[in-house]
Amino acid sequence: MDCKILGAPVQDGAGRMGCEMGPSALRTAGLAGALRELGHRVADLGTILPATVRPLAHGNLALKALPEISAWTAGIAEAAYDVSADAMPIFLGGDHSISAGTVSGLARRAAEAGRPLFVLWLDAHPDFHTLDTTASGNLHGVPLAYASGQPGFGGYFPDLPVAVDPKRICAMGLRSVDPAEREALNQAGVTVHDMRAIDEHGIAPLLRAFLARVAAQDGLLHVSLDVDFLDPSIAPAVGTTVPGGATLREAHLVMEMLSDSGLVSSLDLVELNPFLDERGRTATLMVDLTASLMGRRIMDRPTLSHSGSF
Ligand code: 4U7
Ligand code: MN
Ligand code: MN
Ligand code: MN
Repeated sequence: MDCKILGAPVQDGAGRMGCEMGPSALRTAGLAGALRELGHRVADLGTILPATVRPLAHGNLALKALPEISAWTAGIAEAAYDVSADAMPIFLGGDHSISAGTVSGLARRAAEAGRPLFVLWLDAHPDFHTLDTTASGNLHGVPLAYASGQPGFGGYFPDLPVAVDPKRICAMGLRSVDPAEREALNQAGVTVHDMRAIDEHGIAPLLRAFLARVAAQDGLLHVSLDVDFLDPSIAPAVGTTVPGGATLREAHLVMEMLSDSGLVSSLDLVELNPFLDERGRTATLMVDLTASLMGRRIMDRPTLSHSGSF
């Protein structure tokens, strides 16, 4: 595979500082080397730049850093569109607001290629607020709403060339959903597998069903991995810890199934706040998960996953 790494050191979308250091920590944890070891060609294209910041005033006075995040979204969308022409991009956040840009740029690319874009959103939160419904005003809580064409972004965020169909979005690992988000997710028809569903059914059958849909429609698949998808006991380096997250084994299983599917065309690694990490363990875990997604295996033969015989 041809992988292209791009840093998006955005932190203004989170409630606190530190995510700006995310790309450095992921590089320091050995991301490029781990991918090369698996036989991939890797180019690190460096750091994405925001577009020019212009003043913006909005009626929701809670909104923080709207001009800055709008400018980042424009710059990141352009980079995502460009880089996805001929490689698998891996975007290093940065807080999750970067996905307003990555997903919208990738949707434009997919539409041009005549392929449906699917999104797997691995997160404790759905990030499905609009500029009008967010109470915290932290714009890392809005990217999925923006990229799927929810109302109220016009004139504030860049015009959306192509929206991702909400029915092609699957959010897994949710355990903190605000009332306005719950309503909007249901209205829009996003597939949601919250932690309760994962506990009840196991994560594998839920993911398998989604991947079967992607494959049946010859789709492209973008994976957006928020550090807080993981349980804080294994991934402390995140500002928005929510207990009861995915275990190490669940997370690796997801990555291995994604790898087996051969469907993943792009990846976000977001919300890593190295200032909150313990000797790099969260950064290292994110790199290990990426390696599983890109083909690393415990055994050198595939594990029997759904046949009845051993
Ligand atoms: B993240 C929250 F209220 N919904 O809007 C908000 F719970 O990218 C959290 O998933 C948003 O980490 C979390 O501030 C954004 C809150
Ligand atoms: Mn261009
Ligand atoms: Mn998120
Ligand atoms: Mn989150």
